[in-house]
Amino acid sequence: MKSSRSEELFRRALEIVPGGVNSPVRAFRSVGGNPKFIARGEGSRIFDVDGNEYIDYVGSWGPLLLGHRHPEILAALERALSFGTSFGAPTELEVELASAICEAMPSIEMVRLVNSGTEATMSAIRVARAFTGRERIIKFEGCYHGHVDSLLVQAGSGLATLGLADTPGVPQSFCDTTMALPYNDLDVLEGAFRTYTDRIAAVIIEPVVGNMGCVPPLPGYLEALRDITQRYGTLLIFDEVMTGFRVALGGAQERYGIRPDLTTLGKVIGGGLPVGAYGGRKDIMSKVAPAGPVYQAGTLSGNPLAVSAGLAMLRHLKAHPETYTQLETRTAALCEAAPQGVTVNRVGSMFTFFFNPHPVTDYESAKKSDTARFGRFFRAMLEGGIYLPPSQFESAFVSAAHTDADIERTAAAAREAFSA
Ligand code: KE4
Repeated sequence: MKSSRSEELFRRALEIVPGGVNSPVRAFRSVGGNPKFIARGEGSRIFDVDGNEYIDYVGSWGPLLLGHRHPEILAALERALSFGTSFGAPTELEVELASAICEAMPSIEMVRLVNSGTEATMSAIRVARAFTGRERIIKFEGCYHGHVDSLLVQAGSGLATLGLADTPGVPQSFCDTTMALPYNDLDVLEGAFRTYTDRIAAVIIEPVVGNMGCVPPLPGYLEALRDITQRYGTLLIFDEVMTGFRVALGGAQERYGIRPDLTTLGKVIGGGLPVGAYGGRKDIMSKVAPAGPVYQAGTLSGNPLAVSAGLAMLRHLKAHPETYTQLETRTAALCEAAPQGVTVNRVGSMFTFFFNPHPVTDYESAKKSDTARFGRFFRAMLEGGIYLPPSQFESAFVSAAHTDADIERTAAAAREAFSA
């Protein structure tokens, strides 16, 4: 496989960009080798600057549910571009996107658009604290909610990949009010509520975790979480940045039938452009400025290009509910490639092959995976033209652009890589 152009660009990038990448998970640190520089994408494929072609299971880390360069999204972008790129004033498109979100997720009665998932979770936490008048936050080990200071505690994803527990630069006092509890463990959760009773502002959770690899909630776990938060007057925040419009049109909250108080969104709702959102109960969201006193703002929030791409995505998904059944079937077929001794977790079109013979239900069990073997598997797949997330602790994504033939080819490559 030719890689001279990627290598040359990476050498240049290393001099002027920290680690040569603009987000740590893009580096191939934990799997060995250097990242491929991508020139273009089309449907289920990406092509690197050396002309290599890959079937893509990263999908820009989740947003590209319809694959690369979907014609309806491109058309919406072209239309928006002809009117101007940014106004810093309200537009009709923003009202349309907000309506589409509220319609798909009935727990969201009011929503504010931002530019990233990080902004969404940061803002949701602020509103939750203001609304409850409490300071403490519960999160779960291995759940990642963006690089928000107070949430970078046992935060999975890139930190897990790099073997970092926490990060320097966050004052201890910012984390004093954050408790990181094991995922899928109700006893510990109940214990925390018994100790801190009326001091917990919010519980924030990835209802299906993607950031320690794909880890689903155990049966009854989310229901119990909903119940205990309600009993203690604590807000339940579903971080659906990854799962929103992916595991179902209405996200994990639709799939598992839970109504959170607040929801954070990103990825799919931007159709591949930078959009995030947070929303929920009207009485809570009415606290956000200028309706209420909680300040949160953004120069490019609701940007017409980004919003038009997101709106085209959501409209397509609503008009084509069969997308989700197709994703389910194809992803399940792909997951059958896992041999004995490899645990495969899947929810809808999110999946991870864990090099771990035991069930993976939380961060402790995820961390027991054999990351060296994962690295060898990753490299074999890459050589075979299959682009997976370069980490054992990230979920892979199937898109609607992946055909049965793509899935078969990938499964064949996986069987070969597993046996090697
Ligand atoms: P962004 O700020 O990266 O848009 O979103 C943060 C975020 C929040 N919540 C969840 C559940 C997320 O998965 C993310 C971002 N996920 C990572 C993938 N592990 C994005 C890729 C990256 O960091 O470059």
